[in-house]
Amino acid sequence: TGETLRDLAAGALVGCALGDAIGELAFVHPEREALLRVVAGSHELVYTDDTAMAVELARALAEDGGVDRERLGERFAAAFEAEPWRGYGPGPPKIFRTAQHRGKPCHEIAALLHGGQGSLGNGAAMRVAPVGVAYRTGAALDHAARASASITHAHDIGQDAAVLQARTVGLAVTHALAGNTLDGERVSRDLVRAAQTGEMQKKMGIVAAALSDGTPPERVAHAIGRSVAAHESVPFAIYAFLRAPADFEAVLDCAMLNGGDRDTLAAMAGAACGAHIGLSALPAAWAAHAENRETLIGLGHALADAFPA
Ligand code: 8NA
Ligand code: MG
Ligand code: MG
Repeated sequence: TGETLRDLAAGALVGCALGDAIGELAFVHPEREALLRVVAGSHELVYTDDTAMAVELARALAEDGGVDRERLGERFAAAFEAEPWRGYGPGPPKIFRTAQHRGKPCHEIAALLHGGQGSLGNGAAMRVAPVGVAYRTGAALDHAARASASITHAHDIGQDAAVLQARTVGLAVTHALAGNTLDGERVSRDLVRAAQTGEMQKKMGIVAAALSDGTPPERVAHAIGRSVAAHESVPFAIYAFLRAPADFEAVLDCAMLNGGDRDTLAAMAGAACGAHIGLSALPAAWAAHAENRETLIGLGHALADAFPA
């Protein structure tokens, strides 16, 4: 199981990076055949903020042994300052710089945004996959997901979505370790019950209904909504994964070819799928061209070793 878990953890990070990079290209090339040609001709598949932050979270879990909010905030801020061109949303850079300026931890500043509501963007969920890989299930997973989210996303919806995405990744890993395929319908119904906000309950309910009656993806996307708000993008990413959990190309197609926040949808769905099938089952031609491939794989292995099965 040690080797299997290492493969799944590396798969989660490389799956996130591939979804992120290919999804970002899909903004410019939204037509499938043209997109695949561009991807096949790319020497390097360059990821964005989603994966850059997931990398920091994986490193924090592997090196610090858990989520220490002050240390993780410092890691996120340092990664942003080193690579501010990754395409961050408007909130996080503001939080990092204000926290630095006032000598306060990021999570205190995050709570002041949007009139004291905090952000409900998908930025907490987009990076949370390493928490799912590390904890896999239970109260410790929920707690770590929420704590990691709070550094930039104080809003209940932003945190609730991060918990559900982390649970999805955790289930992807536990089912793979047990040698089971995942029952998407059943998982989606469990996630409806796990949701704590009315918004996430409602949107996950749409996902559960669509998986049981086979509603086509474009109608599901329309019903859920296509904004960067966590309750629109995160349920659609989970849906894209659950409708074909072992088929990475089908998962990415659904996540990135139905409009909305393409890089982030594909990063989240791709991370869950990679966590389920492992690095060894990801499309080899794509994985070979993932930016910082060796770093991502090494970090996946370190994460698996720090949180053994
Ligand atoms: P964020 O916290 O700044 O939120 C993202 C957006 O949601 C911002 O425009 C906010 O103004 C809006 N928003 C958040 N909370 C509220 C609220 N309570 N009330 C009203 N509006 C609100 O950043 P984030 O880290 O959540 O964002 C992640 C996204 O940014 C990902 O898509 C990532 O790829 C990146 N990104 C997005 C785009 C895009 O979709 N246009 C472009 C580049 C980068
Ligand atoms: Mg991005
Ligand atoms: Mg995005």
